[in-house]
Amino acid sequence: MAKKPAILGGKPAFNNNIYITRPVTPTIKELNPFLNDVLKRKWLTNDGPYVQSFERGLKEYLNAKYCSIFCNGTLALQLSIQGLRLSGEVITTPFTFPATPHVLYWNNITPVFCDIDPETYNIDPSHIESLISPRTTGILAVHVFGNPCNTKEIEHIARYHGLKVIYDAAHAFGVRYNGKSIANFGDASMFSFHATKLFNTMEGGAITCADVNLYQRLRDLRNFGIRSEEEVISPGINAKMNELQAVFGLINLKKVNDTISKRKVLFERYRSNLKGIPGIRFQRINDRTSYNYAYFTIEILPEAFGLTRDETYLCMREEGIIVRKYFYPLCSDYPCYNALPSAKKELLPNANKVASRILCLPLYSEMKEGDVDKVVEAIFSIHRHAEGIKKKVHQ
Ligand code: T4K
Repeated sequence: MAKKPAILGGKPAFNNNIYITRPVTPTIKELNPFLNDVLKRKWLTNDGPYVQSFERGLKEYLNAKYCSIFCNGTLALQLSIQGLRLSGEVITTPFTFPATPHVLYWNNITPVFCDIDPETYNIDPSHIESLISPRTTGILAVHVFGNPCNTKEIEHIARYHGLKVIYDAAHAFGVRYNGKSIANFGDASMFSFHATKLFNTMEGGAITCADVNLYQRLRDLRNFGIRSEEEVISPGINAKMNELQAVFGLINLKKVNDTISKRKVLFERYRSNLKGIPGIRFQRINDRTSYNYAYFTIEILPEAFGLTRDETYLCMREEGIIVRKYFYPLCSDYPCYNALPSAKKELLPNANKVASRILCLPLYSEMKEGDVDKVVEAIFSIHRHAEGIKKKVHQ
């Protein structure tokens, strides 16, 4: 007999809330020698020794030709678009975090929203060509939840039409696709090291690319365009990482493979335990992917599950499981973009469907296997009591 859900008066699955993520952090013992050194040296930012060392470590880990680090992923992405000199219109996905279209806006570029593949949740290359206009200069695709895009198709279209390709790889740290690091696709890739990412520097980001000119432009742009004491060569901005962020990065970089292995166990446990519950669908991770298990999401199919995603979301919160609706609402529905011709709902049926069903569940390396079991039990119990819950929610 499934336990009575909290919404019907049962005990919550978690007395203390469980969140979708908890950051990996260095221990005090690990931090102390670095902190002492930074404080003694009094060199806190502006391309300090730890920033340089972290940048080298990342380049190696990501197997990238060039790698530049920034104070956060959003500024990294914004500057990469400026560095590639994109303008006019850029084709992108509506199923993403606001940062993706916003960096276009901040570059005075109009985002053109393209529908997604309903299984992988990534931009659907078969719709891209119909959205290309004389003003189009690039494609900004997102490896959603770390799942690699159909890079072959995207880059084929881009080459044919003379467009640049940037990947928002905010979620894809450590992923390999078709035998190579995800950092080596397109003209540039952006990684986010925000606290909520599997690899974090509290805040931080990086751009990888294979073009030395772009690399140099990015180095200039992140530091006000300053080349030397008497030379400012472009209207850059302050997007520099500081020494303490870099220290976090250096320590956490050593833990990242272990983090991914731990997440894999939890991810697979979720998948196999949730399989028996009707009305739950999973994202399809592309073949030939060595995945990083960045997020665990499910789609709630209301007819079979018995409740809508929003009803399920409320129930899970009552259970102490603070799930999130990544990515709802779609970017194309934000007031700043919803008047764009490409934002019309009827043009984005898959994105609208996935956004109305998606739920992001807790997944982080310090989570216990028993916590996964408790989350799954709560979902099962919510499904079993769907009828009673519906009445209660709508009374
Ligand atoms: N492109 C894509 C596709 C992205 O997903 C993102 C960021 C970006 C670009 C931009 O990269 P950055 O500029 O951020 O480097 C979070 C993150 O703030 C955001 O970085 C991330 N995507 C997005 C998917 O998630 P929120 O507003 O949902 O986060 P928040 O504060 O509600 O945190 C979620 C949960 O994480 C909390 O309930 C508890 C836990 N948490 C959070 C923080 C900040 C912690 O345990 N510790 C913490 O310090 O956006």
